[in-house]
Amino acid sequence: MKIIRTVEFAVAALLLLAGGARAEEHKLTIKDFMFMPMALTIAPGDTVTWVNDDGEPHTVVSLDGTFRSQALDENDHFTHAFSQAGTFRYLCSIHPRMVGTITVKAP
Ligand SMILES: [Cu+2]
Repeated sequence: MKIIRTVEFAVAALLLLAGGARAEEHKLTIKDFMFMPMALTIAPGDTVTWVNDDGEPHTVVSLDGTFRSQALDENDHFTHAFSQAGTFRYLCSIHPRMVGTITVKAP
């Protein structure tokens, strides 16, 4: 009886751990030639979706080559999943003054 309880407890603890590590989806807006928010901190495994709310096309291009979108027209979106911890700087290759940073670190 005691062994069965222990196993049940172990399974419950594993389920809790798995739930705590659930990936989050973050939405980032491109508006008025800016990434909003410009800086975002997320956890490993999370995804970020950039949505272009501007009438102008924009891109999302990381400086280290980790991710690169096509040109996004109005209402287009681009999603990237971040599996590795680190600091990822990116810009719009059409308007290189548009910059942003995604920081990925374990909570
Ligand atoms: Cu742009």
